[in-house]
Amino acid sequence: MTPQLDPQLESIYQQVIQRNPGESEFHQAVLEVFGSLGQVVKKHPDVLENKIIERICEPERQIIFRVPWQDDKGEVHINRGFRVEFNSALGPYKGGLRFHPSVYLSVIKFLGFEQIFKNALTGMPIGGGKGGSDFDPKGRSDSEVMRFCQSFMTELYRHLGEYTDVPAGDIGVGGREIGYLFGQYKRITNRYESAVLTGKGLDWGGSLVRKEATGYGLVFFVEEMLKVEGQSFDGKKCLVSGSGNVAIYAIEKVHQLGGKVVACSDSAGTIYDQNGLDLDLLKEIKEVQRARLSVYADTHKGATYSEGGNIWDIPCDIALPSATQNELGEADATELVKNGCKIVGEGANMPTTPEATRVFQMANVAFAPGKAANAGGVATSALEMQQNASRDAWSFEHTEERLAEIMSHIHRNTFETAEEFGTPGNYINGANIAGFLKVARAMEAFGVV
Ligand code: NDP
Ligand code: 2IT
Repeated sequence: MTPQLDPQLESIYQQVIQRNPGESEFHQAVLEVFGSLGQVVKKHPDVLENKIIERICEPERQIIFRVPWQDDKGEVHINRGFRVEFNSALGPYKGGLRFHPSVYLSVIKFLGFEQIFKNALTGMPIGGGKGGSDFDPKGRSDSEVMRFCQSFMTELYRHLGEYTDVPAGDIGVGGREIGYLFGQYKRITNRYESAVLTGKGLDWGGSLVRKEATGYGLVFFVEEMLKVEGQSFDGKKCLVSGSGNVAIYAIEKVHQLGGKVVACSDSAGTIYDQNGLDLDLLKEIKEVQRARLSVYADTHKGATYSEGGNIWDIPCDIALPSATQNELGEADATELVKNGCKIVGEGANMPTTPEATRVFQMANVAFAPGKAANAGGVATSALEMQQNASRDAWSFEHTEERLAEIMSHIHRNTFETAEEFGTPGNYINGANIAGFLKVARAMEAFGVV
């Protein structure tokens, strides 16, 4: 069911569908934002007159390229590389790279589109972009991943630069991949341009807290939501889907704040540990061994692993979907509500389907959309760029404090914007409207460009 849009927004949405056929994830992300803009176009008709919305929906530049590489046996593989430079109104294009077999243009475009508004909400000078490849790093040796990254950067480098476009990690791209990518950029350009990539190693220009930032930031945001109700994480039972970078550090921060995460997952199954997940073991399995989650139950007899199991069937107070897009559907939302879930915070990008979001809204579940709740990762990337620009390195405590301040600011901004536009408590509207208006004002100042 398509929600009722303002007629002018509906007509722009139809154009977006026609101009971008078959890109269902991109359509979904656009529709989600348009659903919040009805009051905005009434209050600010100039955005329609200046065709700001049509312009925002059209990427400034889209790069698609061939990535040939050889595996350890000498066999040649061809992958497809993408970088969508969506919007540079607020700063250089900024956003992660995703290496996953499900990647195609629509996935990169939905991510790049959301990134525009997310980055605006951080208050930092960063535009929106995203990239990646359909390369599957699973089961590949370090040398294979290195050769792939080198080939990928051999094309991408010409589009990047500290003032142009600054990638980072996302699914399948972490510290190891950023190392290989940075090494190849430096080699080709003969420049030690630290701020061309973020998520770097701590010995060569990286920032403390960047690794933890998305998960920590998510939990800081949800903590602010709890405060509104006079509550805290203390004693709260949580579910965190996924077991990658975002999930692991969300779990860590929930535990630090007195909550208990009883389950996480990967693409094969779910681990349930009623005593609370053993984070050291999780880090060992995922960050050191790069193994499957099923291994967890081998050493923790009290825990149960269910192959193909659905994490959202487990009762909880707070759900933090932190794996991938559309991982939480209508039936999952119904089950979560039935089991007493009161807060949902999106660690992943667009993990909740529109139908599931509606179930939460109807049930008055407090819902934090990814573009606000997971903005801590990219915000700390911007802090990494700041440190690179001043050739400085901040302490963990200082950087974490900056992250907490940014998340608290995003919370206040989205909360107050939702109220101002007549939908108190609706963080989706708050985030979309606050992010959109900031970008729109800059675009209007620049004229027709
Ligand atoms: P990782 O690659 O570190 O981890 C991804 C996790 O999600 C893994 O547990 C993976 O399981 C699971 N997963 C991925 N794809 C699927 C799928 N199709 N079905 C089921 N499970 C899946 O990625 P991140 O933790 O960095 O990213 C997770 C989410 O957070 C993404 O949506 C990303 O866009 C978003 N995000 C990331 C930020 C960052 O700084 N890294 C910042 C903001 C948002 P398996 O190992 O089995 O594939
Ligand atoms: O979705 C995201 O915000 C990210 N993957 C992080 C992007 C970044 O540039 O740090």
